[in-house]
Amino acid sequence: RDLGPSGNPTHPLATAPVGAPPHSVDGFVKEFLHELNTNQGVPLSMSSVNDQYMALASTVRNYLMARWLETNRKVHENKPKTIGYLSAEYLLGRQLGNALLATDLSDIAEKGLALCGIDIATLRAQEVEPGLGNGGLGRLAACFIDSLATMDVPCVGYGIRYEYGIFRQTFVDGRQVEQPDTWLSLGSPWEFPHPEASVQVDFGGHTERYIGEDGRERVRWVPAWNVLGVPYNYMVPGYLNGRVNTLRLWSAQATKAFDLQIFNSGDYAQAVRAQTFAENISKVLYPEDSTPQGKELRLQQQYFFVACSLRDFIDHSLEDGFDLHNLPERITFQLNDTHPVIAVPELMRILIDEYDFEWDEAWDVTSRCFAYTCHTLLPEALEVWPTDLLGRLLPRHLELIYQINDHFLAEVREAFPGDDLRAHHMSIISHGQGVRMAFLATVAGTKVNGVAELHSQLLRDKVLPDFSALWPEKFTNVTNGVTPRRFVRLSNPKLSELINDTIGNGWVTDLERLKELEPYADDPEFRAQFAEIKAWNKHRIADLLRARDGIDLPDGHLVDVMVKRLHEYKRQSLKLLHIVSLYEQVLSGKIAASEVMPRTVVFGSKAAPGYAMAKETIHLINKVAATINADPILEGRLKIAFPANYNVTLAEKLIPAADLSEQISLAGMEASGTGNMKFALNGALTIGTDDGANVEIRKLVGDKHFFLFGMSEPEVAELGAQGYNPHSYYDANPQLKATLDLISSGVFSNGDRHLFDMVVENLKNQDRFMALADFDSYVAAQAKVEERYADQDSWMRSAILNMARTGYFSSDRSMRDYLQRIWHTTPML
Ligand code: T68
Repeated sequence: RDLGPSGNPTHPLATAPVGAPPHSVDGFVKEFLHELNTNQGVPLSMSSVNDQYMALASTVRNYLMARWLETNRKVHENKPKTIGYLSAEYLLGRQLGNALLATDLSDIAEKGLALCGIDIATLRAQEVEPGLGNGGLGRLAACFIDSLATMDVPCVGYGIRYEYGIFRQTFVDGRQVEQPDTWLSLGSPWEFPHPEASVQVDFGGHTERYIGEDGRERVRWVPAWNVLGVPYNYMVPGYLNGRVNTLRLWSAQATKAFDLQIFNSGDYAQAVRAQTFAENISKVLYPEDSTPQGKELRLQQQYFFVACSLRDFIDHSLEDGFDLHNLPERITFQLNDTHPVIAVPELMRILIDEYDFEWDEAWDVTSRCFAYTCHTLLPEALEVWPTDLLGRLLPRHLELIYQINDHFLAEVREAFPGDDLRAHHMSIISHGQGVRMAFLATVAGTKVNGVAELHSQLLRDKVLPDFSALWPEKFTNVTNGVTPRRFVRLSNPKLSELINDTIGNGWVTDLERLKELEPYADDPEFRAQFAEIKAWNKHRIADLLRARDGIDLPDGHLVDVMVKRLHEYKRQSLKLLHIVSLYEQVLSGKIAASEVMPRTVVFGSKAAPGYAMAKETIHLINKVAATINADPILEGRLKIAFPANYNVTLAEKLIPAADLSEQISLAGMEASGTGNMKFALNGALTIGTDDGANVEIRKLVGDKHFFLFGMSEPEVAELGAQGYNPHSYYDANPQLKATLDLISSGVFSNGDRHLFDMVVENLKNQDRFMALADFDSYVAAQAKVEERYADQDSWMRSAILNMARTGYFSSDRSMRDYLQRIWHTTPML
């Protein structure tokens, strides 16, 4: 059956935009009740909170619908160049608040629901956030598509609709226990499945050579099995600008639901096996960040979504008869790390095997369609696929990768005659290891970018030095950014109001205008209002944590926050050493409890389920927290809160309450960080190393308003070259020794002196990320924090300047940089 577009598209009623419903409270109530009755099938009197949430979501959604259809109509008509953002992860956060903001319906909805006796906050809380990402990389993708929509740039985000997103973290006796994330169990009102537009994806089998009608040798891929990719569309609304872009996430389905013959013969399990196997592909997000798993299912996921996306764009977005030689004029595929890089040989395969392109023609097109963003510096985080695995799953693609490599190495030998060693180093395929995906991405991409200035420089000089010598102009930087809509306007409503009242509301789409607030840092009245808002945000998070986790936050504390994935390089253990050191000094009488400045330290962090050291660190943080929180000696002085399951929803409430932002990775390890930007924009001061985007934050806010500590990247490199011996720091520094010894004394582990050996021994003997070397400098910087915080007026002044000077970190600016430096396209007006 033909399932493509049908009907008479030229009929006047077919092209008229769907009328946007009226913006009035009464109108809204009517529509809400209509949705409740017709979609949920219940009267208000019998409706559940979930019914009401679903009805509210579809009411708001309807306001966006006309703009979505209109956006798609314009794209269809004007055929602008589109950005295809290819990302295995999108960490979207809740949708309702953002949709209300984009339609300017927040007030009307709140009033309308109140008339129905419903508190909108209860309905907001009903939404389960789609956690389709691990951390920074996935959240960045979500910020970027928000900015592109707001800037009127045509973009389709392509990714995977994981049935289970990032696990829900629970703590059992202080240990992380992972629970499945059942985000779809109550239905999602934000997605639009299009089974009729499903795409077939092939896997396995072998290739055959044959002679085509024109006498040329061709290759035919004879796959062994296939699955269907079913697209689910999501709206990506621009902020009050009438544009709604699309996020298209693919769900895997069996091509054949079950084998009726086998079913009839009575083997039910066998009959549905194919279905289970196929559906596994989009079943669950890999919870690993920074350490690729190298598992076959992961490669299946990568090829699955990329193959669906290319097929979708070529078959459904381009007009019939479009000449694919012109493809680069219509799309740039931005590769969000190496996860989608298999798209490169896939496009070559399509052009050569399906469209009869010659090699050079195909490469000319392909090498103008992609650009690559790298998000790491850790060597172990660079994806390498074993050739046997790749060849088994995608035999044709492996052949094409070998051929790409042959052509590339010929170019290297021409550029560096006689330098065989260099060619060997640069080979996309490393013997013994496999296919180095970052190399493939670099060879194929028009541009390669890092995500902060320091990172881009280290990427050029240390990760890909041979490539930057060969193609210096290929390398560029785009410093990350965050969307001001979600991370200031929505998450900090009181601050937003104050900013609006002071400088107007233009900052929401032009964040550098926060600069206009600088003079107000010296205005006592403004400072008082700002401080009041900070206090309000602290009460808000205290209320939430009490209800959510049973955690009580004391009043009047400095709120010191470290939220990010748990990784050794991020050094949660250094933060912990600072806490234990304070406790040790009080226990041993070196300082009086009254000398400790009242402080609450909040951690939020998930560990990859297979990362033992990270999980042990979580365990240790929880045990230290339990011990110190229960000890009257530091009552009212030091509190440690570690709410489980840190996610976007919690971040939105926690970040605005922070006074101090912990960004303490070993210099040269954190590619950028984006949490650091969110904190500064919400008026927290940073304690941080000269790493990632911290460097740029510090430059913008000024040294006086930033607590810098630790070795610089060159110092780290030098210490590493000399041979780093953490034990010498332990031996030489009595306070550090006392701190580590306290952990080994059993006070945090019911007398068990060995429970935390893994963490402690690692710090003393390995300490790959040099926490002990930076300990002294960190503790000294924390002492400065205490000193500065004691002068509240001057602290608030610094906090205001942090906010006023970090407008640069809007993802709108990042998108402008991508447009200019990488995509060479302009917004569509
Ligand atoms: C982060 N990377 C960087 N990776 O660590 C952070 N990795 O510095 C940067 O700000 C951010 O990207 C945005 O550029 C990640 O978040 C992952 O999550 C990840 C996921 C799967 C595999 C590897």
